[in-house]
Amino acid sequence: MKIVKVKSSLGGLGKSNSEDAPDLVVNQLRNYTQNFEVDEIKIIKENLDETNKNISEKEGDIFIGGDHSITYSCFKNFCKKHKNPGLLVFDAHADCMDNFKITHEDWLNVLVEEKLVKPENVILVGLRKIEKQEFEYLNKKKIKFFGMDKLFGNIEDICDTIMEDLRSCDGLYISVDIDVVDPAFAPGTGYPEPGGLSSQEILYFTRRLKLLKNLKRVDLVEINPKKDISEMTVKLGARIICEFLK
Ligand SMILES: [Mn+2]
Repeated sequence: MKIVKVKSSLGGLGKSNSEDAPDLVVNQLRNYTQNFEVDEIKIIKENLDETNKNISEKEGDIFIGGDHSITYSCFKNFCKKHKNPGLLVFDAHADCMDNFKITHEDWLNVLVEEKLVKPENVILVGLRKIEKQEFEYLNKKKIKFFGMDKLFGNIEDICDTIMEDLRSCDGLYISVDIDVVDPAFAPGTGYPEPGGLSSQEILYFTRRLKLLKNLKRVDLVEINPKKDISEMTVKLGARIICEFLK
């Protein structure tokens, strides 16, 4: 398995501070497993477009960011090999504000508008802070989402539903924004939102989803080491990656 480090916060609107996370997560991961190789994206300082181009040309199994805008370019590369891809996103936020730029607030609706993914092949999990225009966008495009209110007490059933919905896609991509996890377990992130998944719950999803035969790529984004406490967010990130590697 190839892990690709994407040490960029260029799409993070100055608030992501996640460029050091890939090194820290990979170092931590070595305590759990040695079963991976590591590659790295060439980051062009203060040039988001050039950096995105470099990301979109890189093959790999697991991408560690970086801010959430990297998913746009990683997924663009993914589309070269997969004709009808699916996208499952774990996130506290919907990431489809109405600026339609490739930032960590907008990358998802750019993907949808550019028809790189069909809205019916996208599922969002763990939402709990949605802006009005995002809510309208998700409804307009009929993008399925499971907010934390729906997940509470129903994780197993909802995981069944997600797996059933996405198992027929030609290639599944899973994007994990660490802020889907409750700040009590993962404080090191730019926009912490209370009321998220526990560490056990995100690992439960991970263990089940990796059984999907069509799962081909994963990314992990938005870990901000500067806000971390006792490396707990970095360690959880490494644990999530480790589960996907098993
Ligand atoms: Mn996000």
